[in-house]
Parts: sequence; structure tokens; C-alpha cells
Amino acid sequence: MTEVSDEARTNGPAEAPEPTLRVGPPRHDAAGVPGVLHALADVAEESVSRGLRALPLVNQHRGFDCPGCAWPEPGKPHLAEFCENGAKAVAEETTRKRADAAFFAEQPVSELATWTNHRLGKSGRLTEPMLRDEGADHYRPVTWDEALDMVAGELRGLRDAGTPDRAAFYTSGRTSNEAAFLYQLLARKLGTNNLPDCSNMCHESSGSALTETLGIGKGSVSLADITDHADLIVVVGQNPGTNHPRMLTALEAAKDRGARIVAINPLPEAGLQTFRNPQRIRGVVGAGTKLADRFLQVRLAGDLALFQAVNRLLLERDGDARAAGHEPVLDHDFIATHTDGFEEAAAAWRALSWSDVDAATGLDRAEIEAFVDDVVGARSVVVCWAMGLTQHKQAVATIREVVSFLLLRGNVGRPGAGACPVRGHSNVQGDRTMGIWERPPAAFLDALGAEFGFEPPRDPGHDTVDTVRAMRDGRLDVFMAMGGNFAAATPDTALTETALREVPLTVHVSTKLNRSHVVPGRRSLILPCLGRTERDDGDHRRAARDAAPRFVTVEDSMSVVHSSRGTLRPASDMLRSEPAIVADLARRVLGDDDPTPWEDFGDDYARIRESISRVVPGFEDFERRVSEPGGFVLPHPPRDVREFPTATGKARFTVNPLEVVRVPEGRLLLQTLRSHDQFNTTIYGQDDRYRGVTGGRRVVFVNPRDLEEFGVADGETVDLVSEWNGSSAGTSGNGGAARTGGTDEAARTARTHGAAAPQERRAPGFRVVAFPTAKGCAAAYYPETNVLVPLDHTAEGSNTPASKSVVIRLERR
Ligand SMILES: Nc1nc2c(c(=O)[nH]1)N[C@H]1C(S)=C(S)[C@@H](COP(=O)(O)OP(=O)(O)OC[C@H]3O[C@@H](n4cnc5c(=O)[nH]c(N)nc54)[C@H](O)[C@@H]3O)O[C@H]1N2
Ligand SMILES: Nc1nc2c(c(=O)[nH]1)N[C@H]1C(S)=C(S)[C@@H](COP(=O)(O)OP(=O)(O)OC[C@H]3O[C@@H](n4cnc5c(=O)[nH]c(N)nc54)[C@H](O)[C@@H]3O)O[C@H]1N2
Ligand SMILES: [Mo]
Repeated sequence: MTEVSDEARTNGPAEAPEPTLRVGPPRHDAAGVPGVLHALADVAEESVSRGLRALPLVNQHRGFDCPGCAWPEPGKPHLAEFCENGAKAVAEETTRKRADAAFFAEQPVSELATWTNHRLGKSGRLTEPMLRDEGADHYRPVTWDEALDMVAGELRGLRDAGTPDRAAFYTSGRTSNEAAFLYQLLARKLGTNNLPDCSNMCHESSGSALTETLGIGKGSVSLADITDHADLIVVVGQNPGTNHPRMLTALEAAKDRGARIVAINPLPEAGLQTFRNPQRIRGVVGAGTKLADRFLQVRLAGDLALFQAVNRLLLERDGDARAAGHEPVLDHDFIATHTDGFEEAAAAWRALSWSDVDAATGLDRAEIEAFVDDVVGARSVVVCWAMGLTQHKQAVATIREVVSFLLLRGNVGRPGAGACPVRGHSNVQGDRTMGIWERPPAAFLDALGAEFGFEPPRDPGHDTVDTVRAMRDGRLDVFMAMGGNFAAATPDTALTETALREVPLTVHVSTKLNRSHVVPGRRSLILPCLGRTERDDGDHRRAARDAAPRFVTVEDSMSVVHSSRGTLRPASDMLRSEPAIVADLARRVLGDDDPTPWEDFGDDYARIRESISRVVPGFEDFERRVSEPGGFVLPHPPRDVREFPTATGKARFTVNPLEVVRVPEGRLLLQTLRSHDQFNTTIYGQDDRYRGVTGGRRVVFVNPRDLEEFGVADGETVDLVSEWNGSSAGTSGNGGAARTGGTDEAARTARTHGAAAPQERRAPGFRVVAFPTAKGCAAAYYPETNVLVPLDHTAEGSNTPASKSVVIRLERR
């Protein structure tokens, strides 16, 4: 392996807090007029009239789907169904700045590799295909023909050699259904299921747990369940004020009709406290709406213990109630008719150790009891969650336990009740539905094979972590990415970047410059594509034929499929749409004997939708139904008819052995999370308004009592050093085996290094911020801290990087 450069150690070059960094007190409320003004300032700075013209069309029927998060649109959108962070996403895409051929002629790759993620992103939109030849330090322009022929030649070579698994096709969740469907078809026709995607780092744990327990890996609630029906909404491991701001409007509507909200989080996130809705007069001039009625400040990774304790208490209260001749607390009819595994789970709850619960959660028993009062007082309960549950070693177990919690009182498959994993990227759920999955269900492959007359590969492919391993071990020749920023989003930055640089060919279909382009493979291509906001007229023939620009489709977090049509003039004439790029590439790879109508697919997306309607269940009559305002909802048997397509045909209670994370003396458990001014690896600005941070990102939030114990002062500069003993950093007990090679590798590393010599990883130069986070728990921003997350430190059962529980120490500079 080549030597690790300084840049590679830090995911960007910084070694010290930014000189402009200022820290003030955190806020207790979210949004309101300042938020919107802030966003409009962003749009104005980036794009003046371009972005402002775009905003009224966000999330409107006939407009484009917001390129931000996956929160659903209400049935009848307000005139401006956009939020502060949606506006920033639009501004970022509609910028007038350009990373064009002149830009690349001026900037050597070695220089760009020293830029921060923020500076790279602010270079503007990509305008034409660019190639970096082996050994060159500059990208140079190439034609689309040259670029696509180069990729096709390499892929054909792998197919002809019988080694298609030496290619991997990454997807980020902004890709449309149509592009995703073609992309997975290309991979499978080539002969591989190597389709890693951002889900592997995101809600994979939710998908795994929900599929096992409810039979379908998607959420079971609709927007109306939250706004109109739920009595209690539990928001756990999620920061909607920043990451799903439109969700606050739904929570406010729920509050208005008397619903209760409980927030469970190590951080007192502003958006969960008070919401100042800019679209209502009370939000503009009044005190705003108080959202969370109860806040449980749980320790990081403490939710499994918490939900086990709650389930145990529900069981006990049920026993007491029935003994006293009162109404039972559990829904025994539902449990008997629709579930299995209750007795085993109940026995495990009865054996739960309260000292484990105390250690894991850091909560008082009285707080947990009070939460149980809320639950018992609510006819219907929705649980919403995001990365705070999915990115831990026991993430899958935790989400299974949340499902048990819902099942106990029959809170699945009726109005106002259910499981609500709140998705990240705007079409991440749709991409999965379209077959972007390294382990596709057999039924999907059967249907795909029947539609296109071929035998799809059946062996599981690489997920994201396995893809990094394959790169590291020299088992990958072509890495292609449909969007995203693989280098910056993946864990273990030093290892990942070194591995990426050794891949013979990397290909990035992207809208904007990012870190993945500047830690290129030996040869590297950038293929620039249209964004959501832009008019997709296709080739000139078609434009002349009819004037309506083409549309694509997406699926939101609540399984609603709808269309998205860009309206703005593209950033450059040389941009192509994602479906057109994939179709053209596939035609070149597979040659003329391939009967798939690639050319038609690239030209007319209705043809793609026709195939989708025959391959993917729930998409019958796709074209007509998606043309209706608001689109249509995909079937979800547990939600719709209380049918559970699991192995046993019933919803399943599970037994989830608790491993309490025990952080060694003088160490902290670190979560890596988002600031208010970023979308994943795209850094909009340097502020985290709600947490009181401006002008910089190299901060670490620590509880003042921990600082006192360590003798470290607020404002000091430290290095963050992660310590990993090669297995499950600091856990006790023994959970199930991981899904992939992770456990073996981890065990091997543990043997090599032993408990006495943990592996160390370092992120230098962070300003310490005394902050009211749970004791023992620190927080710092992703992606700057990805360098600290060991590649093998993943969730059992989903292989998702456990990037919210990393053991660190603070080291004075
Ligand atoms: N503006 C904006 N919107 C976004 C994104 C963005 O970057 N910017 N990203 C999109 C994507 S891809 C995703 S996946 C989502 C992410 O949405 P979130 O999951 O809200 O994102 P994070 O910033 O990772 O925040 C995790 C939250 O969980 C809490 N948490 C962490 N660990 C634990 C734990 O162990 N237990 C509990 N109870 N809480 C915990 C943290 O304190 C924090 O509040 O947002 C999407 N929307
Ligand atoms: N430590 C740590 N790591 C994490 C996380 C964490 O919480 N902590 N979160 C994880 C999560 S939840 C996720 S989802 C992943 C995100 O991983 P990715 O999805 O790979 O990363 P993004 O930053 O969302 O990708 C941004 C890039 O996508 C490109 N892009 C934007 N729009 C388009 C488009 O319309 N088409 C195309 N082709 N390209 C486009 C732009 O070039 C932009 O630079 O990161 C994961 N990594
Ligand atoms: Mo995500």
C-alpha cells in the first residue's frame, strides 16, 4: 500500500480549528423567520434569480422533488413547501459557479486534494466529462464517446474474463427510480450484484430489523398517521430541526390536536424543543410551539437497554392491571392473532438487569416510568428514528426491540400507530425498491430475468464496507459511482482513500466537485449530470418533437411514489441525464446482441417505467398513476391489512441480548453527526446555528462534568484519538454473528493487536466545547471525523459503520 498522505488522514487538510470559529450558547428553538432569511441569503449568494425562480416549484405537482431529505410532501402543498435546508440544497445545485475545463487546467489534483470539502463544493457545477490519465496531475476534457467507450472497454474486459465481480457500482440516494433501475440492470447483465449504496451506511439496520420482524423493510406509517391520528409520537435518535425540517410542521400539527411528543436523544436538539413555524403568525411573533413534552437524555447506544426496560415495565403493569381486574395494558388479541415469539421475549425482559439498564442509559428509573405512563395513556403510538439508532454495533437489535415495543400494544397496522424510520436522501428508499441492493430478494431477480431474458447473478455482492475491503485487497478494477461522495462518506478515511487511489479505474457521475474526485483511482473519470432542478429535454430530436421536458420518479420515506420534473436551464449544454448516461454506457458494454432496448430507455423514460411496472410489485399501471397529482402509495401489507410477510407469516417478537457499552476510564463515546449547514459531505457553510457554533467545524462537544474530570477546559484545542481493540470497542457480552466477513476480520485484528494495544486513529486540532450532552458522550461533525471510525466497527446484522459509538480520548496538542 502507498503511504498515507496528510490529507488522507483528515478528510481534508485542516489540522487546527478554523481561525474564524466562534462558539456561543446553544439555542432552544428552531426555524422561524431567521431560518428562512438565512436560507434565502444562501440562495441569493449562490444563484440570484436562478434559485429564487426554482423555489416555488419545489415539491409541487409538476415541479421537482426537493433534492434534500426524504420527508413526504403533504397532499396539498403550501405555496412554499420548502424549508431552510431544502432551500440550501436548491441553492447548492443552482449555483452560478462552474468547475469547468479551465478550472481543472488551473488546479492540479494534488492541490485540490488539500482543499476542504467546503471549498471543493463551492467550486461550482461540473460542466463536461473530464479524465485524469494514469500518472497525470490534471484532469483534462474528453468527449462523452471517449469517456463511455473507456468505461465500457474495461467492463467488457471483466465480463469476457469471467470476473464481473471486479467491478462495483455505488449509488447515492438522490438517483431517480428510472436511473437506478437501469443501473442495477447493467450491473446484473454484466454478472455482478456488487451494488453498494449509501443505505449501507444509513438505514440498512432499519431495513434488516424491519424485514425480520414485520416482513417488509420500510416504515409502516403515513403522514396523516402523524398529523391526524397518533396520540404519542416518540422521536428517538433523530434531529429533525436540522435534517428533516418539514417534519416539524407535521409534529406541530399533531401537537395542535393534543398529541404528546417524547424526544430521546443524548443532545437537547433545538428543533425538538420549540418550533417557530415561519408559515404561521405564532411562529413569527409569538413564542412558537413547544414540541417535546418529555426529553429522555439517554446515553449513546443506550436505546436497546431503554426499550427493553420499557417493555419489561409494560409487561409488569399488564400483570398488575389484570390481577386488579383492570383493563389489560398489552393488546393480547393482537399478540395472539398476529405475532409469535412473545413468551421468549417476555422471559428475556423478566431477566433484564436493572444495573445494566442504569449503566447503559444513564437515566433515572422515574424518568423511564414516566415515559411508560405516556405510552399506557396513548391509544396509538408512532416511533420515528434515524441515524441515532442505526449507526451502532447493536443497531439491528435496538430496532427489533423498538418493533417489540410497538407490537406489545398492537401499535402496527392501525391509524396513528407504527414504525417510522425517517429516511435520509430524497430517493434512497426508491433506489432500494428498484433493486439497488447487494443482496436482492430472489423474487426480484426472477422477475428481472423474465423481463429481460437473462439469468441474473445470485451470489450476494459487496456492500459499502465490503467494497472498501475489496479495494484495499486489490480485488476491484472498476469502481463506478452514481452520485455521492464515497471517499468522504465512508469510514476509516485514511484506509479508504489509500485504497481508492489504487483502483485501476474510478468513474463518478456527479453534479458537483467533491473529495472522491480528488483522491482518484489510477485512471479517473468525472461524468457531469443534470440535477433535480434542471430541464431534461433529452436529445435534440426529441426536444423538437414535443416541448414537455422529461420527468423521473422518486419514492419518499412513506412509500409515496411521485414524479419530479426539472425546470431550470441546465448548468451546461454538455450535461446528460443519469438514465441517459447509464443507457448509453450499457449499450456500449453489452453490444448489439443484447436485446434490451437501451437506446429507447435512454430517450423515453416511459419505456423504463413500463418495464418497472412488470418487474416491481406495486408499480402496475405506473405511468398513469404517477401522472396523477401526488402520485400513489406502494402497498405495505402490515400497514394496510395487518399481514406480515415474515418467515412465519406473523410479526415477530425477538430476544436481543444486551451488550452494555463500557467506555474505559478517561475515554468518551463519540458520535459523528451533521451540523445545520451541511448535507452529508456537502458543506453549505461553517455555522451550526442551533448549537451556537459559527465560522468553523472543528469542534468537539463534551459534557462539562467530563471536562472537569479530565482537567480539560472549554476552548482548548485537542486531538481526537480513537481507540479500538479490534472487536467491539468496549462492549461486554456476545451478540450474534455479523452478516459478513466483519467478525472474522475483527477477531483476527484483535488477536494481532491484543487488548493491551488498541488500534489508534487520530483527527487533529479540535476546539473543545462544553455542551449539555449526556455524560460520557461526545459529538463531532461528520465527515471530518470519519477518519476515527474503524472499517470493521460495524453493526451486527447490517454491516453499517457504527459511526455513532466510537471510543475516543482527548489529547492536548
Ligand atoms: N439538512 C440536512 N438534511 C439531511 C441531511 C443532512 O446532512 N443535512 N442528511 C440526510 C441523510 S442521508 C440522513 S440519513 C438524515 C440523518 O438525519 P439524523 O439521523 O437526524 O442525522 P444526524 O445528524 O446523524 O443526527 C443523529 C441524531 O441522533 C442522535 N443520536 C446519536 N446517537 C444516539 C443514540 O445512541 N441514541 C439516541 N436516542 N440518539 C442518538 C444525535 O444526538 C442526533 O440528534 O438526514 C437527511 N437530511
Ligand atoms: N461518520 C459518519 N459517516 C457517515 C454518516 C454519519 O452520520 N457519520 N452518515 C452516512 C449516511 S446516513 C449517508 S446517507 C452517507 C452519504 O453518502 P453519499 O450519498 O455518498 O454522500 P453525499 O454527501 O450525500 O453525496 C454528495 C455528492 O453527490 C453528488 N450529487 C448531488 N446531487 C446529485 C445528483 O442529482 N446526481 C448525481 N449523480 N450526483 C449528485 C454531488 O457531486 C455531491 O458532492 O454518508 C454516511 N457516512
Ligand atoms: Mo443517510
